[in-house]
Amino acid sequence: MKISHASSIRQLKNKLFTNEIAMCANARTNRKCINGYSMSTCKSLIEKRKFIRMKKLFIFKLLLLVSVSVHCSEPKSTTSSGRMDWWRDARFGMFIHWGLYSIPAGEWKDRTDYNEWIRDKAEIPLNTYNEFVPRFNPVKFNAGEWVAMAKNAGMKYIVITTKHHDGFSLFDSKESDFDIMSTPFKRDVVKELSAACAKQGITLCFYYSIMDWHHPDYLPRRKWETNRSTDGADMGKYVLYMKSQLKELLTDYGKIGVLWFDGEWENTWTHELGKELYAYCRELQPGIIINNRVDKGRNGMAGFNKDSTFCGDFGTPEQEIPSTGLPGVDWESCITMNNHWGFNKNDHQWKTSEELIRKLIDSASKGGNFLLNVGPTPEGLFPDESIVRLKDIGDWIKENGESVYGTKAGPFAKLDLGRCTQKMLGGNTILYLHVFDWPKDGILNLPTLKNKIIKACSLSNKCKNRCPVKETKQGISINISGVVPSRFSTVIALEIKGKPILKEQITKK
Ligand code: H79
Repeated sequence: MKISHASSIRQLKNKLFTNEIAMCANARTNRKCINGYSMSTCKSLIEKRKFIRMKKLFIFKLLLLVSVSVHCSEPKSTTSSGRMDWWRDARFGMFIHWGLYSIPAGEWKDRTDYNEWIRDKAEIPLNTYNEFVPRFNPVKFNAGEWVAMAKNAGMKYIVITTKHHDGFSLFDSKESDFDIMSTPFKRDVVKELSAACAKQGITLCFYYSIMDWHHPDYLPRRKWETNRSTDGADMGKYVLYMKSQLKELLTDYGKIGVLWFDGEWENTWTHELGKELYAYCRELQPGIIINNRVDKGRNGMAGFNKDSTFCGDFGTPEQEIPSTGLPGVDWESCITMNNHWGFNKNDHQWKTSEELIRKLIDSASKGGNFLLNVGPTPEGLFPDESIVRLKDIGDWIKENGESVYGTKAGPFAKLDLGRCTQKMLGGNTILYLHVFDWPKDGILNLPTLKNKIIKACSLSNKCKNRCPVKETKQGISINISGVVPSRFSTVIALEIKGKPILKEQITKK
C-alpha cells in the first residue's frame, strides 16, 4: 500500500474543490465568470470538471483498492511507506478496558473473579445483562485526565475498547441501541477521548471485537445460551453491521492510529472475511495500522503465526513477552497491571512498578511494543493502584525515555546484566544497557565489539559523568561504581562508532 495514493487524492480533491467553488460562486451570483467566459460556457466547464473529477477519483479509488487488497500486511523491512514508523518509534501505549462489565466489577453470585467475560463465564442471560445499561453512569469520567495520565506515564497511544465481546458500543452508534447513548450518561466517551488525545498529542486507537454476544445475527451463540434463538440469524448481515460501525469509528473520530481487532477465533470468522475487512478499513483510513487478529493468523496467546498470507500489520502476544521477540515482524505485547483487563475490585495482585518498567524494557530490547492495560471503575476513574504505577513509570521515563523511544532490539542474544536497546545517532550507535542486576563489583561486563568505543555514561545523571571503559580479550568492562542507581532500572549509554559488530555471540543464559 503506497501512502502517496492517499495524499494525491487529497491534493486532487482540494484542487478541484477550490476551483469549483470559485466558479460556482461566480455562476450562482450571476457575476461574470472567471477568465471572461460566458455563463453557459462557465456552467458547461463546471460539468466537464465534475466529470473529470469523478473519473480521476474513480481511477484513484480503484488503484487504492487494488493495492490495499494485494498487501494485507506490512513486512518489517519495509521502510518506504512510513505507515508503521510512528508506531515503531512509540514503543509504549495504554490499553483501556471499559464497558458494562465494569459495573459488577468481577462479582456475580458466589464468585468474585470474573472480568469482561462475565456474561459468558457466569452465564448471564441477555435480558439480565441488559440491565447494566441503565446503571452505567460514570459521572467522574474526565477524558482529559485519562489522556494526561497516559501521557505523563510516557505512553504515546491509547487503545480503547469501543466494543468488547459483550457487544456494547462505548460510542454513539447509529447502528445500535446497545450503546453509550442508551445509558443515563449519554456522553460519547470515545468522542471526548478523541478530542483530549488530539489536544494532548496522543494517538487514539480502537479495540473492536469481532465476536459479539449481543447482536442477533452474530453466530455462534454461547454453548449455554440454548434459549436464544438463531432463527433468521445471518452472519452476512452481522458483517455489514460491523462494517457500518467501523465506518462510524473511522470517519467521525479523526485520524485513528491502530485498529485492534479481537474475538476472531470462532469458525464463523474466516480468512476471506478477515482479508476483506482489512482492505475495507485501509480504504477508509489508508494510513491505519491493523493488528493480526483481523484475520486467522494468530497462534493462540503467542499472538503470531509465521504464515505471511494472513492479514495484519503486527503480532499480538497476550499476557506474555516472547522470549526472543518475533524476528522479522512487528509485534506488541499486551499485559494487565493485575490479573484482569476489565475492572475487578477484588483483584489485588498488582505487578510492581519495577516489574512493569522492566516489561517495557524487555519488549523494547526484543524489538516489540508494550501495551499496558488500565481497567477504569464504573464511576470513570482509574484504580488508585494503576495511578501510582503510571506515575512511577512516568518518573522513570522522564529520565530514561531515550533508551526506549525510537530504539531497536539490542544486538546481543542474551545479557547477564539485563537488557539492551539501540539507536543510531549520526554515524554512531548508542547501546542502552539496562542494568537489572547491579554488579557487586561495580563492573558491567559485555561481549567484545569490533567497533571503536566512544564513551559510556549513565542516564541517571543526564550523562554528566563518564564511566571508565576497559577493553580486554574477554570483552568490554564498564565501571559503574560511581553511578547512583535509578529507582527501577539504571540505564548506561554506551556510544560506539558505526553499527555494532559482535566478535562473538554470548551464549550464557
Ligand atoms: O480483551 C482482552 C480479553 O478479554 C481478550 N483479549 C484481551 C486483550 C481475550 N479474549 N479471549 N481471551 C482473552 C482468552 C481466550 C482464549 C481462547 Fe483461544 C479463545 C482460547 C481458545 C479460544 C485464542 C484463540 C487463544 C487461543 C485460541
